[in-house]
Amino acid sequence: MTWDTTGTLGMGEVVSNESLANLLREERRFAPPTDLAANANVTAEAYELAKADRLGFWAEQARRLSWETEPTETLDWSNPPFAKWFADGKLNVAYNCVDRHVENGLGDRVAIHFEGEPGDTRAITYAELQREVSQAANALTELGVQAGDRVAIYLPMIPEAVISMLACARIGAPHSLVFGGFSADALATRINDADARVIITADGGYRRGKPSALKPAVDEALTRPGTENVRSVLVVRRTGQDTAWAEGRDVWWHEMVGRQSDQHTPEAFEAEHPLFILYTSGTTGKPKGILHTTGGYLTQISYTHSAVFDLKPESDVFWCTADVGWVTGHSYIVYGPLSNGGTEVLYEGTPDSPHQGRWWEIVQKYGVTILYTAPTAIRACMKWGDDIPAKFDLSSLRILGSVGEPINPEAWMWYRKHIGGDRAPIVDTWWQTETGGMMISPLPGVTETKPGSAQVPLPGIAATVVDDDANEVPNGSGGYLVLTEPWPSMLRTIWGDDQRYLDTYWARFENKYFAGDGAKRDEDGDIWLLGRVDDVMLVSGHNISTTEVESALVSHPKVAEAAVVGATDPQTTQAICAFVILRGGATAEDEGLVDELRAHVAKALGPIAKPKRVLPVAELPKTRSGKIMRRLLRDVAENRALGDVTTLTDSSVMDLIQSQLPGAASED
Ligand code: 6R9
Repeated sequence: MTWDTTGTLGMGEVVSNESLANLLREERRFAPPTDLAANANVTAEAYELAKADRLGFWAEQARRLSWETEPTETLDWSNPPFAKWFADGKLNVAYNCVDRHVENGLGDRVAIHFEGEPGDTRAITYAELQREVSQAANALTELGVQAGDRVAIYLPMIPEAVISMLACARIGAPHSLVFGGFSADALATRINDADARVIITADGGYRRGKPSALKPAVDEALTRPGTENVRSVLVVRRTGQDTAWAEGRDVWWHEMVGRQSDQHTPEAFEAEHPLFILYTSGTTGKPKGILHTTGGYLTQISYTHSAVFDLKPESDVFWCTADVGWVTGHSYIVYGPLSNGGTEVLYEGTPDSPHQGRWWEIVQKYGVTILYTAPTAIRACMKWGDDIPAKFDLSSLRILGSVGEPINPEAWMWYRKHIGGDRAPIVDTWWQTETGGMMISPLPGVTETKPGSAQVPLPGIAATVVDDDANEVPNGSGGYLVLTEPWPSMLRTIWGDDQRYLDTYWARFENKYFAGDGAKRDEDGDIWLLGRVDDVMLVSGHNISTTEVESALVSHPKVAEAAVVGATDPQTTQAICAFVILRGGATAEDEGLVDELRAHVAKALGPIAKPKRVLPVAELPKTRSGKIMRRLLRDVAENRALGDVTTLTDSSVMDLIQSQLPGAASED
């Protein structure tokens, strides 16, 4: 599909004229709270400093870390797009995240407040974390893991996940996390691609009040070809359920790790030593193993976590609700908060177990001050009703974050009002597995925020919006989001496939990183994300962004969530097909509701964006990180067999949708 750049507005001229105007009708503005601005970690000056000397700015940020050998080089871009940052420096990531805080007298500070889904809890101080990470590092060494060997981690959201990651980092063994929700097939593919030698897993974890087994998927994965190099499986006992056992291969964590010394001397690694591989689901083809390295990654993660959340480690309680198996969990559960010596919450379960107020109960219990979550979760809470968060004391919250998808203005406003008490600023953070850390986001003490916009590249980051010919678009126009300068936490390559790295990210535009997202700039130059370019619909010669149609639908009081796809259509190339989850007691049977919703979109965005079909459904197919899998909905809308469903949270959702919609693709 080509991007329509014939008109002055670039993407989808006619509809964009209308819909951009619609976005720009978004006139709500929220100034940073004065007390926050007065004490903010980062002020507007950071933009100036970074603009005057970008590399000097990052070299300065690298000093946040404790290096065994201080780097004298900042960026080596002599072989683009293969970057080296701080290449002559040496450091240990686990030392930076744990030991140095203990050495600084913070051993008694709680690093992690763990809340299990069944209600079991553990407070882990930095001193305890140091002992446990040391023991785990010793255990991995006893299992023969050496620097450079890959370790696969397939665990629920329990402290051992964090401990395992830090233990790997400590001995220089790159980790590869695989979501606990993924199937044996998905696990086998990832074990094979990374050639992992050891797997860390658990008997199971708790989800929705029930133990859910994990180990059987590992056993099954290890029967697949290409996994023969796995020597050992280290198994955490979490649920106590019966577990098949392969003698000589499987070892219990509590036995193996439990009997190790809690002393371990961390070794410093070169800044470009691999830290982890993380697979992105990708809509088609083999998953891509995104490779991140040590010094540049930790520098940017530590800086962004401090700057964007204005973290005051001595008083804040931070909570990122993401799964550790998602990049957000890597960067903002493990490496950001811990490198900054913060105190954080780690919660094992789902937001609605055992009741729909569980998250707010946790915020109240631990006095959470900074909450980082995804729009999908916010929309789910909206659907459950305002009265649920209202039952809890959320007054401790001072900053709210959003990540994973564009956040619709309606959801943004709800988040601000019902969770943030109309007081806490929202930081909408745009970034990707590939970028490693945040790239575009307001700064809570600086930026006047706008509902629905990620707004500005962070200090030291160069992002812009271009048209098909790589020309920067003027304010008020749309196009493709690109990154124009290398950044410290950028991916270094795709594991084992440099060519694919070049082709995927660097071939579309010369010397620019192509993020795959559509974006617009408003009259102030602020950036609004419009969703994946692959999801853009082509209707009667106009490109229409799924995000805009979805936002228009969600702005209707009877719609909680919407997913929009373009289905092949003989007259219009593609026809807009919307799947909606209703709220406020509305049902699919309500007389005239579908027409009302179609008319609502036409009014908001213009007649060309009026959906041909609106289909109320109970659930939408999502990945574990909450992203809607539109390609599966396209399959439904076009009456095709479903493609790969292995990365879905819950594959029964598709059966449900299909059963609700017999003949979904037939004409009205
Ligand atoms: C961190 C993460 C990356 C894709 C990205 C974009 C979407 C993430 C967003 C956002 C609009 C935001 N995305 N944050 N879109 N506004 N604040 O999500 O990584 O799972 O690799 O996904 O997510 O489409 O390209 P990842």
